[in-house]
Order: sequence, then C-alpha cells, then structure tokens
Amino acid sequence: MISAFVFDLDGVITDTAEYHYRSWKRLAEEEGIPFTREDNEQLRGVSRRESLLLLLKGRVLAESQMQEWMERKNNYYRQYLKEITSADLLPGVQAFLTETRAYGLKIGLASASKNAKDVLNGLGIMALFDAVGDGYSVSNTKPAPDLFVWVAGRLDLPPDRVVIFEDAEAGIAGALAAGMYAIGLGPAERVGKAHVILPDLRDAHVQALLDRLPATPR
Ligand code: B16
Ligand code: MG
Repeated sequence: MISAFVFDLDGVITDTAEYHYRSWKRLAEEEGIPFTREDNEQLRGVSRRESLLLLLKGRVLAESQMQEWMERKNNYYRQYLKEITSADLLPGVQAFLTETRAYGLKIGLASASKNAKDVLNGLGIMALFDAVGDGYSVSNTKPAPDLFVWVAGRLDLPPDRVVIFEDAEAGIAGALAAGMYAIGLGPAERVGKAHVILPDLRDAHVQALLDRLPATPR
C-alpha cells in the first residue's frame, strides 16, 4: 500500500535551474571561466559543492576560495529567490499536490538544495508538506539513497510505501537504491530507469499513477 508521495524540487515542482544557471554564469564571468547552458545541464540535482567542482573542470582552488565562490553564487541565487511566487509552480503541480492530499497520502520533499524551504515558502506551498528533506538533512547526496531514506523516516514509512517523483537520473538511481518506487519526469534518456515515465505533472492523477506501479519496487 502506498502512503506517501515525495517530490524533488528543482525540475519537478518549480524550475530553479534557470536561476542557478544565471548565478553560476555570473560567477564564472567574473572569474574568467567559460560556462555554457550545456555545462549547466550537468548541474541538475547536484549539490552546490559538486556544482562548483563541475564548473571548475579540474581547476584547483584553495578551500577558503571555494567557500567564497559558493557563497557569492548563493548570494546571486538568493536575489532571484526573492522574486519567486506561486506563478513559478510548474504546470499541474498545484492541482496534483491538492489531489494527493485529498486522496489521503502524505507529502514529502527531497531536495539537494540548502534553499529548499525558502523556495517552498516563496511558492506558497510549504503547508502542504509533512516532511522536508533538504541540503542540510544528509551528507551523502543523490545518487545515494540517504536523502530519500531520511524523508521516509520522517514520514514514519518503510521504503516500499513511498513513491519518489524525480527529474534527474541521479535522483531516480537514489530512489531505486532506497527500495522505493520512482516516477521519472522528463525524457527517457534521463529518467528511463523509473517505474513510470511522464513528461511532467500536467494531467497526472493519483489513482491512475498508482494503477501503473508494479506490485513491489524491485
Ligand atoms: P543550493 P533539487 C538542486 O535542487 C538543483 O537542481 C541543483 O542545481 C543545485 O545545485 C542543488 O539543488 C543545490 O542547491 O545551492 O540551493 O543548495 O533538484 O535537488 O531540488
Ligand atoms: Mg531535480
């Protein structure tokens, strides 16, 4: 029996990837490092530190400088966050979350972002969540299962009663490693290992999705 739906944030509930991109881009320009939108695709769902390492492409910085660069990028990013409202919810999200609650399922968040709570507040949907796992909850980031396990623990549920909604390959891998169900949002090249693949949450319905899940997650 499924008892909870747990959502990734960036790429599932809202599209903060564009703001992350602009913030990293500004830092990269200030430091004379080439950084394109294509480079940014690799940063989806990846922690701030790992994002910086990808941006550096093998360049080595002292730890203090890494900290300063991450802080600077985050300050740029937080400027964008001030502008976030419910208009930034991805299509279908509000209706699907409302339907999920009405169906009687618990709702959780599993995001790599240390800014996740501010994003949920800006979007005006914080009150819908029973548990929020963010960039402060665990040390091991996706594809490790740790964050999903942490959220399931908060919801007091075993893994096979939890369904994860993810847009990143690393997120799907983490959900499966945790022994949970995975619903992939996006192209099969990225989320093909999920139990069910959807383009996005537009037209998604709880019962129809539950009907498509196999009897066990593995
Ligand atoms: P922060 P998600 C991830 O969010 C983003 O996809 C990724 O680009 C970002 O680097 C990461 O959060 C950390 O964000 O710098 O705010 O801590 O997809 O896991 O919700
Ligand atoms: Mg994501």
